[in-house]
Amino acid sequence: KQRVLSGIQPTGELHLGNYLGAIRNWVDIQQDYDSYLFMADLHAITVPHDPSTLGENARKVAALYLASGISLEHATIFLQSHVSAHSELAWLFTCITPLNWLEDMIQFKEKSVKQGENVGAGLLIYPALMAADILLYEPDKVPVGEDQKQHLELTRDIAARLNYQFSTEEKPILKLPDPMIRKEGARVMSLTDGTRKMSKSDPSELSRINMLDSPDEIRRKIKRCKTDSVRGLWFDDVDRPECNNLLTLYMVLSNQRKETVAAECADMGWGQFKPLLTEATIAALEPIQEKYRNITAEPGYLDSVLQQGSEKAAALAHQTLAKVKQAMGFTLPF
Ligand code: AQP
Repeated sequence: KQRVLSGIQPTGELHLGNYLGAIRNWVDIQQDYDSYLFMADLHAITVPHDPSTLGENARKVAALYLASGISLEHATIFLQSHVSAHSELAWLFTCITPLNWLEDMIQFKEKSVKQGENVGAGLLIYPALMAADILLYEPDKVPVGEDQKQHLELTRDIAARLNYQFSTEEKPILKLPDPMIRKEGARVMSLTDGTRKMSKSDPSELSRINMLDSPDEIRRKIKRCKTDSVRGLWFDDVDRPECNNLLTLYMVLSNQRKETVAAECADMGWGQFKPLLTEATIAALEPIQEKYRNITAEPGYLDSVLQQGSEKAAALAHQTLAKVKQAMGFTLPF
C-alpha cells in the first residue's frame, strides 16, 4: 500500500475548514492507504501558547480524528512531540535550507506581521519542521488543503536539496511526496469575510463553525454570517465570495452535486437559504459529535491509542533519521 501523512496543529477548536479541507479527505481515502496522522503540537508553540491547554487540545484533535471516522485498522495516530526524530531532523533541515526560502513563505509573512517585534524564530523555521514531519515517514502523498501547498513545495525542495548535496549513489536519500488536494472544500472561507480562509486564529468566533459547536451555536453563526443584497444565489462569482463559499459549504455538507445545488438555489434569497445550510451543517456534525462524546468518555482509551501510535511512528521515523544522518556524515550512536 502507498503511504499518506498529514496533521493538524492543536492551536484551538477544529473548524469546518480543518474538517472539509483535511480530515474528511483522510477518511475517504483511508481504505487505500497506510495513513500516518499526527497532532502537530511542536508547531502549535510557534505562536504564543497557553501551556494549560496545549495537551488537552492535542487530545481533543486526536479524538476528533477518530470521531470523524479515522479507523485504527488503516491509520496510525500519534503526537508529534512524542517522536523526537521530528525535532532532530528539523534541525538538520534548518542547516541546509537557504534563509530566503523561509522568508518567502506566505504564512510566515502573514503571521509575523500580526506579531510584530515579538515574532519568534520558530515561526520562520516552521517549514523545516514541517518538511521533517513529512519526510520522516517517506509518504507517497500528503493530503492537505490548498493553503498548505506552498509549504509542501518547500518540503520537496528541501528533500531535493538534501538528495543533491549528499547522495553518493544513484538512489536519492529521500523520496519526494506529492500533494493531494481535493477540489471541493479545499478552501473554506471565513463566515465574516469570504475572501479570507476560515482559521482557528481568527479573533472572531463568528468567523468559523467549530466541529464541536452545538446546534444553537451553528444557528446563531449562520444567522449572523456575512451575505450580500443580491437576489438569487450562484457559484463562482468573484464579486460574491460569500455566496460562493456558503453554497459550496451547503453542497459539500449535504453531499450533493454542484448542478443540483445550483438549480435548487438559483432563485433563493438568503432568508430561504440559511436554514438549509444550518440544517445540513447540524446533520453533518451531529454523528461526529456523538462519537466524540463516546470516545472521550471511555477511560484510558485515547491514551492507549496515542501510546501505540507513537511507538509505531517512532520506529519508522528513526530509520529515516538514521539514513539522513549517515548521508550527512554523522557517526551513528553505538
Ligand atoms: N479554511 C480552510 N479550508 C480548507 N482547509 C483548511 N485547513 C485549515 N484551514 C482550512 C486544513 O487543515 C489542515 C490543518 O491545518 P492546521 O491547523 O495545521 O494549520 P492551518 O492551516 O494554519 O489552520 P488554521 O485553522 O488556519 O490554524 P491557525 O489559525 O492556528 O493557523 C491543513 O491540511 C489545512 O490545509
